[in-house]
Amino acid sequence: MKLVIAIVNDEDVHSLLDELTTHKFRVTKLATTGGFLKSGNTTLLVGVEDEEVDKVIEIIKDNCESREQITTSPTPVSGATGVFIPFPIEVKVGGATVFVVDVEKYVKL
Ligand code: 2BA
Repeated sequence: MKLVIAIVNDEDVHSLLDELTTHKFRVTKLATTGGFLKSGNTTLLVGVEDEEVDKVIEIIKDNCESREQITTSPTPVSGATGVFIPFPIEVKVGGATVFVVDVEKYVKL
């Protein structure tokens, strides 16, 4: 068994959850925060049999878009006057970031 951990954009979550549950996958949704942008994203946990991993990844791929996002520099430029001037930078966020890990034990009580 595997655990698929998918970090996705909040805007893609509803359609993705609908699609995963329609295909009878069991999903847990966590509200998470990206360390770089410090803005909200969503992490989904999907426990599946090994042979279903590719199907889950395909569904994630079909439902998650990548987006350009503007943020300010995490390390603002400091001038000779000591004034900090944050400057905008553009980052490309997701589609999705997916980890697949082995599940040692799965117990439902
Ligand atoms: P954030 O950490 O908020 O990162 C948002 C986007 O900012 C990233 O998109 C990437 O394009 C850029 N970025 C992140 N760290 C950077 C850095 N040190 N320097 C320059 N640009 C940087 P994605 O790569 O698509 O990641 C989207 C979200 O997925 C991340 O949000 C984070 O929450 C998660 N994530 C991505 N890779 C991860 C990893 N290896 N481990 C844990 N979480 C990860």
